[in-house]
Formats: sequence, C-alpha cells, structure tokens
Amino acid sequence: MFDAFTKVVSQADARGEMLSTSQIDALSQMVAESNKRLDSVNRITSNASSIVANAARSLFAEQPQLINPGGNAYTSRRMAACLRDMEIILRYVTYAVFAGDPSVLDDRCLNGLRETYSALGTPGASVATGVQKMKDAALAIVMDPSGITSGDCNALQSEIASYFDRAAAAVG
Ligand code: PEB
Repeated sequence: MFDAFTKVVSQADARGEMLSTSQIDALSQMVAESNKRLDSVNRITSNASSIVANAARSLFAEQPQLINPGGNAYTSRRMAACLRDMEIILRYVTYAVFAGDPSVLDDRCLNGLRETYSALGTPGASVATGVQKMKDAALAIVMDPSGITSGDCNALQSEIASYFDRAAAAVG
C-alpha cells in the first residue's frame, strides 16, 4: 500500500536514483494544496451514509429487478450486503483520496472483486452503476462552494472521479 510519497520513493528506488526535482515539486504542490484534499475526504466521510443510501435508492429505481423476488438485492440479507458493499467501496475511495494514491483501493478492495461477484452471481455492471451514482453524489458535495474558501479544485475533482471510475471499471 502506497501513498503519493511512498509511491515516488518506491519508483526512484527501483531505478536506484535520487528523487528528481520534478517529483519533489509535484509533492510540494500536493502538500501546499492539502487542505482541499482533507476537506474533500471530510465532506465525503461525514456524508457517507446519505451518499450510499441515495445511490442505492436511485439504482433500485432504475433497476427494480434487483429488489423484486429473485433479484440480487431481494431479501433484507442481500439488501444489507449490497448497502454494505457500496459503503466499503466508498470507504476505500476516501482512503485513496486521503493517500493521493489508488493502491490501497486496488489491493484491499478491488483485487478479486469482479471474480467474487461472478462467483456470487451478483451483477457487477449494477454495482458499477451504483458506484457511478456515489461518484456524482460525492463530487456534488465536495464541489459545493458554500461555507468554504473558493479555489481551483479541478485537478482534485478529476483525481477523486478517477478513483470511483477505477472501482466501477474493476467490477463493471
Ligand atoms: C464483497 N460482497 C458479497 C460477498 C463479498 C462481497 C465477499 C460475499 C460474502 C457476504 O455476503 O458477505 N466484501 C465485499 C467487498 C469487500 C469485502 C466489496 C472489500 C474489501 O470484503 N447486490 C445487488 C447490487 C449489489 C449487491 C447490484 C450494489 O443486487 C451486492 C450492491 N454483495 C451484494 C449482495 C451480496 C454480496 C455479497 C446482494 C450477497 C450475495 C448473496 O449472498 O446472494
């Protein structure tokens, strides 16, 4: 599991080289802008339950076969497993945003997840749709300009989007 710093260190070490000026500059920039990152994590984390619940509601409204008899989220047990899975994925996305690197998401959440869903008979494409809905909700909350100093959050927005996209692509 890497963060943005240990990733750069590992890459430099693999080549037996000193850290380059451009690598140091990039990390320096990341530190200078770290309040945005931490605010984003805080906003997603403190709204996690509603992000999950609203994404799930919207998914089931679009794909009612999931909650009808015989569906993959039919019965409270499966519904609970589904909401739990969405929350787990959202949690690992917040870890990746915090670390500035997707390896924690890859190694501890996404690795083997497609195979798990296929073995369970859970439709990965539907999980991917749920993840995209969480992305839209999370970014709306992160990018809400109210109550915060305004600044350029485009790079961070794309980075956060990329972690959700990565999770969706891993199962969809
Ligand atoms: C992954 N999900 C399920 C299981 C596992 C995971 C390992 C089997 C064991 C169990 O039921 O608890 N666990 C989960 C995860 C990590 C982990 C992401 C990462 C670290 O450890 N059903 C739907 C929707 C979708 C869904 C499409 C969006 O209709 C999910 C939610 N996952 C779902 C369901 C089950 C499940 C299990 C319904 C139960 C399947 C079953 O028992 O029939």
